[in-house]
Amino acid sequence: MKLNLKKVSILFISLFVICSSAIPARIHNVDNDEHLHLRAYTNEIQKRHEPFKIIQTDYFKPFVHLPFTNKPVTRYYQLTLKKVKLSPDGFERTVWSVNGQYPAPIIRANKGDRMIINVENKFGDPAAVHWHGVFQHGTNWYDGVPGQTQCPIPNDVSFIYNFTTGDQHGTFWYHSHFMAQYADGLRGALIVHDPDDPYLKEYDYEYVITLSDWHHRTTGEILPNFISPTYTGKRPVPDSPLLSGRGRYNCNGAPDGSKCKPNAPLAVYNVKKNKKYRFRIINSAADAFFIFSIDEHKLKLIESEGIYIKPTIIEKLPINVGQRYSVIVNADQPIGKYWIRATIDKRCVLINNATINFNSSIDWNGLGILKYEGSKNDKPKSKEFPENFKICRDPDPKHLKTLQPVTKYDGNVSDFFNITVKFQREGDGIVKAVMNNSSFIPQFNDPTINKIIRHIPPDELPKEQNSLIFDNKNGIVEIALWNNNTDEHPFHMHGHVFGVMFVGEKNEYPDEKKYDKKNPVIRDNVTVPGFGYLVIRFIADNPGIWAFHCHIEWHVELGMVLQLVELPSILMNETIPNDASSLCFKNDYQKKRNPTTPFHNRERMFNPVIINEIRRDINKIR
Ligand SMILES: [Cu+2]
Repeated sequence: MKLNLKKVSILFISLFVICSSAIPARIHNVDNDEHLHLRAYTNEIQKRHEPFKIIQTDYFKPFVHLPFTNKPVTRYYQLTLKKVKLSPDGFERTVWSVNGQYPAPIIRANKGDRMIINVENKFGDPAAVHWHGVFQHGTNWYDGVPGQTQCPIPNDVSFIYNFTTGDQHGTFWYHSHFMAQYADGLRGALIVHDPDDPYLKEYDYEYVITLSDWHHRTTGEILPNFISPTYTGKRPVPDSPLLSGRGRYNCNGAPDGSKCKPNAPLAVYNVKKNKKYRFRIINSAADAFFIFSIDEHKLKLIESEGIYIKPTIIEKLPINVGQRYSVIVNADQPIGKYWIRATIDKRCVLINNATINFNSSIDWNGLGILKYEGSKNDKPKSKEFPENFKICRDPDPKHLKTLQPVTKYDGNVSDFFNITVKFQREGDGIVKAVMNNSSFIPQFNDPTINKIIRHIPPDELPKEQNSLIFDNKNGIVEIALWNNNTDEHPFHMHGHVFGVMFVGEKNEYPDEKKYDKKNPVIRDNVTVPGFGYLVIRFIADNPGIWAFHCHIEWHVELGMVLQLVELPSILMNETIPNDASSLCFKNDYQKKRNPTTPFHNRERMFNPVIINEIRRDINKIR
């Protein structure tokens, strides 16, 4: 049955590619070369009298909120995706940069503002940008997930994302959602300031710290080894932890002939004595579970993922992939220098000697410096805080209580889904991640949203797209997930925050009596323990196709992805803006214009023309 469905869906893709110009209505017809450089079609953009602002960010400069305005404003930003040579940890490699920098620049707005972001793709690869944590209410097609909400942006094409921040505020980020591309560099912070921020008076300045794991090899090199029937290793081992794009690699471990400069500059955050700083901490890693702390400075936790929480004091912050927190740090210690520690917790990493880069000379203990104005020019001698948390787990829920209790998840569940996650070696020899026995395979050139808007019944979506379909408007949806394997997984949901009803260790079974219905932790990215359980609830109030997936990028590539098909009876009557639907034509259009370029070098150099071929290759070996 499964095979038949697959055949049908491959046949369907082929038909789509061949006959795409025959698909009626709703979709803008690209009929001449002029349209190849896509322009925006919405009134909003046609009325534009401001240029797109090319942003670049010094992550080591403190900032304050943007000026607050009486009415929301529209902000125009330009993100040019281009490959550049950079040496974040001293080792030079090609980086998939945004506006030439890594991490990508900080995008900022105020609550309610509209963001019009022109993404100009000069990577030489297809790309897309996902705005992690942003609900995209009414703009599902700008969520940036190839295969679900859009076709990838081909090389040499500009695509404009146009969405409002709505009622949201807090710490978000943006990254590519296409074939592990974010691990190569396309990841940056997205901050939404709030005029009504209850903590606004409690800090003088802000900093953003992005945490990331860094590989010296590109994902174009790593993935073909990783997704292979002969691979018996674990997740690829990184070469450095980075704080806001800075780390320090031991160049003795670098291969001969590589460009590696020892003693690369560390991340230094300057503070003034007795000032207070809001640090917005984002784990933008592909894989790494980080532990963050600042020696001799306690952290006052005030935000998790766009939700204000009751202020609580901690010393060390465990933060899993995709998660964000804000902490307030009071620079009230003696003038001096203090280590900032961003340690990749090796205890959450499994390595065997078949693992890609298992002999990495990584220093797991990432370091930065908190430097008081007037301090001497010597090394910090500060003391590290002891550990006071459960390893490889989210902080204790008592530290994550919402500022206002939220009771909307306490009611009758209208839609319930039971999910089992595990790994299994399939007939083709590849170990895949399966969710209810199905490994996600996207159709990049025919995303789910296009299918729904073509009125394909949701239950006829290809089986390997792992659809959770629900259509009760404003109903309470519950997902119970059993993680039937040793790894913990940071599960992230697009388009929503959810209430965490239950997180259970091995043999600690979900029991509704134990659910945290009255005042749950609310977030969009939560850790499920190895062999453990997760129960979450959210409200079906956002028609769209929303990914629900483990944020470990290697697991995404193995198929640990579901898609919510939310309120399809509303979604099917929406109209995809022409510029978004045209992206799908573009790929097909280029197919006619350009001869197929082979996947010829070891970087990710596939042409948009051959996305389908590549995925078919992967599907074949799967
Ligand atoms: Cu995972």
